[in-house]
Amino acid sequence: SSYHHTKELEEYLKGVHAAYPSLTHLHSIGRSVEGRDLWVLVLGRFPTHHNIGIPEFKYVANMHGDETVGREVLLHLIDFLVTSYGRDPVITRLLNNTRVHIMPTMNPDGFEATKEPDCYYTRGRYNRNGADLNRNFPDAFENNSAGIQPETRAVMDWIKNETFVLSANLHGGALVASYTFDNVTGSLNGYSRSPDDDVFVHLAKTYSSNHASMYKGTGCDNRQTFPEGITNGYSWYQLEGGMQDYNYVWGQCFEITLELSCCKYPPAEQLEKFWRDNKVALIEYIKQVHLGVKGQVTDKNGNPIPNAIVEAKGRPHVCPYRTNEQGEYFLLLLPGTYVINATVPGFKSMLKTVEIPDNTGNFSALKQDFSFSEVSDQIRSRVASCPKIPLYQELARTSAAVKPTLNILVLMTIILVIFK
Ligand SMILES: *[C@@H]1O[C@H](CO)[C@@H](O)[C@H](O)[C@H]1NC(C)=O
Ligand SMILES: *[C@@H]1O[C@H](CO)[C@@H](O)[C@H](O)[C@H]1NC(C)=O
Ligand SMILES: *[C@@H]1O[C@H](CO)[C@@H](O)[C@H](O)[C@H]1NC(C)=O
Ligand SMILES: *[C@@H]1O[C@H](CO)[C@@H](O)[C@H](O)[C@H]1NC(C)=O
Ligand SMILES: *[C@@H]1O[C@H](CO)[C@@H](O)[C@H](O)[C@H]1NC(C)=O
Ligand SMILES: CC(=O)N[C@H]1CO[C@H](CO)[C@@H](O)[C@@H]1O
Ligand SMILES: [Zn+2]
Repeated sequence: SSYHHTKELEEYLKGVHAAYPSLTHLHSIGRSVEGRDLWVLVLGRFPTHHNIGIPEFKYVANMHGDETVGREVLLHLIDFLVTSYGRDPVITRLLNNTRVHIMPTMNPDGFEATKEPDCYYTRGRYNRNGADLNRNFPDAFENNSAGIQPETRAVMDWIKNETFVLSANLHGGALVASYTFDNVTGSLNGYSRSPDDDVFVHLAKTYSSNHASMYKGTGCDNRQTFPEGITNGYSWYQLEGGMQDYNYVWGQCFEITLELSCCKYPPAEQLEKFWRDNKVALIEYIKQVHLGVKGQVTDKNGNPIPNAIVEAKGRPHVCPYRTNEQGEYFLLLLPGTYVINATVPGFKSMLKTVEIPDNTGNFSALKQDFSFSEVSDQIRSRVASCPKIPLYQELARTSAAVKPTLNILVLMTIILVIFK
């Protein structure tokens, strides 16, 4: 097989949609600097719109235009999903109960700017304006002064439009599953832990352990080893404005970064093997969107309450997670006992203890609804007042004393900047 350039990619996606019109929905979420469409193919039993209780999942590849494996692997995945639906019972149940969004390229200009397969960094990494899209998002720790690029803006709008729950961002140049945070919360102890660290470790391990070799953690050319093929983003190297932290903090979506190949842009003959190596991992990872608990928050008349805060006790998000327009929430949690706290601002909170089973095999998270009998449909919950600028400023200030150790990190960043 050979690489799909812009024209072939569009033909491929249009062909799939034409062949499977009721299982797929093809749309462009915006355009690149040079005017190329940012295509997304949506797959599922209800591909055109969100349905209550059905979680939204996404894969995004090729945001660094010279990291090409993800782009092609996602086209294989699309083919596998549409041809298995109705034949393979697992894929049928998966697509009946999940809406899967696939964006093969977030940086089509960078891909076209890279003329020849090349294992190492090329200028095609950047978009047409020379911006690194994985440094271009608002950052929870730092004022990101980078001007937001059209590709980034499109993805931010897309995240705002959909109730994404789980996601992965496909890169190349290493072999590892990396998870949030990429920047620091406070003291520089070599690990930037999110309140959902246990879930992120599980998600990263789900990918690495179902991949043909990632779990071995030998990295590339033994440059670095990653136990079990996973790493905390910041432990690997610090970065600002990354997409995974943005998804988690502002998008209510858990995203991890998958580095799929030591060679960024390998020869086309190797693409089939990359697909075989990643196939099981890509499917098993999608199933994780059914971890945890989900439900609806309604008022005394049974009408949905948007913007209600729903969090698991003991793991508050810096920007509290809120219900969508249909009053729905989704919380990814590992099996165990949790207290779920639903709050309609201005009213009292409702707490419910839930026992979460391992239910990913059932293609549904545990269901737990909340009904606020004292709230009538006249009252709409206040809209989220989540700050746009750094949320962790306090913590950043207290870590200022240990800044000198950053020199080593800066040096490492320079050495390693060719990856994520
Ligand atoms: C999937 O949904 C279709 C359409 O509603 C239905 O006919 C089929 O039985 C479902 N299959 C499974 C395995 O759930
Ligand atoms: C970020 O920018 C805002 C204003 O735009 C400023 O008030 C704040 O101090 C800045 N924070 C940091 C950490 O630089
Ligand atoms: C977001 O939704 C609005 C309103 O439905 C639509 O006009 C816009 O194109 C959508 N944008 C993206 C990026 O999905
Ligand atoms: C429940 O969440 C609300 C809103 O975040 C918070 O004010 C309240 O303290 C929480 N209640 C408990 C018991 O944790
Ligand atoms: C999964 O579904 C089956 C059949 O509906 C049910 O018996 C079982 O309890 C469910 N398991 C979990 C862990 O939810
Ligand atoms: C608070 C903090 O340490 N922020 C860091 C986030 O990442 C950027 C880029 O590496 C650093 O410059 C900041 O210091
Ligand atoms: Zn990359």
